[in-house]
Amino acid sequence: MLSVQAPVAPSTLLKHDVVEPAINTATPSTSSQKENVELDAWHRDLLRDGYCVVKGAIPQERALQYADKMHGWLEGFNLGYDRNDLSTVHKDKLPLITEKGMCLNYAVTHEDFVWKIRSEPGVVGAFSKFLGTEDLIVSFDAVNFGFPNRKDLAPNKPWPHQDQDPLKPGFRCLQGLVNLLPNGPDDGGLIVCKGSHELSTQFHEEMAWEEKIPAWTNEWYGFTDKGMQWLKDHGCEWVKVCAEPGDLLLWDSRTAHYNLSSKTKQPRFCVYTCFMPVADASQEDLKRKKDAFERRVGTTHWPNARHTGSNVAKRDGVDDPHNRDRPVEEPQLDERAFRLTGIPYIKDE
Ligand SMILES: O=C(O)CCC(=O)C(=O)O
Ligand SMILES: [Fe+2]
Repeated sequence: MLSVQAPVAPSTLLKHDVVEPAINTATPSTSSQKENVELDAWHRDLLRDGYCVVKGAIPQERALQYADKMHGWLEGFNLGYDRNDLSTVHKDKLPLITEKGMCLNYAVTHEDFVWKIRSEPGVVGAFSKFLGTEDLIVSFDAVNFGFPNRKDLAPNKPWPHQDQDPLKPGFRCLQGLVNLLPNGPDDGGLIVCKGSHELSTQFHEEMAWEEKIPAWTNEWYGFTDKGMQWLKDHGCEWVKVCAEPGDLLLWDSRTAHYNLSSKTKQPRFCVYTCFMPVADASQEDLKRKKDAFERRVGTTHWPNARHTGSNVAKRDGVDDPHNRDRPVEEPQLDERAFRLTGIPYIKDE
């Protein structure tokens, strides 16, 4: 039976206790480089390469427990998926998962285990360090169940892109994902174009003439073959990012990237976690975000909730009979996690 329990309202944060963001010191790529401040190695990698790996953001054992929860969540649909039998990896035995591994519906983004992952201290801490503030909001983003050898789905063709409007240059969004299973060179996952964040402004000035790949949001830009050639001509190389369970992968939204499917027997599980300073969101954004939280729907990578999703999965144009609009396990948020919803920062409620 589905739990319809409301999330625990943090006792220390009553509705009228508006949290005022501390002054936003966040202009990461510059302010974090203050003289005399010794940056972590991952922080320097991120500034230089446009991506990095924060090792052990979650202790490995706990990351593997989260992966177990994810298997359990899939098995809980009772459609026939069994984690110990790869032959059960089939769309008829699973909820709707795209060829890119994404699961976007069924309120999965608000499952308790997803909230636990995004509010892990090592995850929040890394974003907080890079963005220079503890007053943060988090995206209600997708969960990735990347299974190998999916002949039942369309192939996952390369989809190089950046998740930022080319007309709004400069650093604006730090994307992340928490990797939950061993993820080697052939196990699928994130592939990035090293250093492309630094070339982004020049790229979009020089390639502005090009016909765009259609996108449903301005905060997405797809690289065409010509764009890919430009990146190559300017010395950028594509790097498959490898990681262990519990590692946090971070990238600048201007960095060109996409994901690959596993070529081994190893599935790739991860949860996307993007944070931004609450000061970068308007009150309207926060209200929309609150509504998304209350309806248990998702957002894109962008934590400011400009776009909100739906819990209705459709298969061949028909609503999936296994749709649900509440998580199986409602999120139990402590005070820190609840602040990440943005709700305590809403002023006139
Ligand atoms: O799965 C990944 O590693 C990247 C996903 C991605 O780029 C996206 O959802 O925009
Ligand atoms: Fe992306």
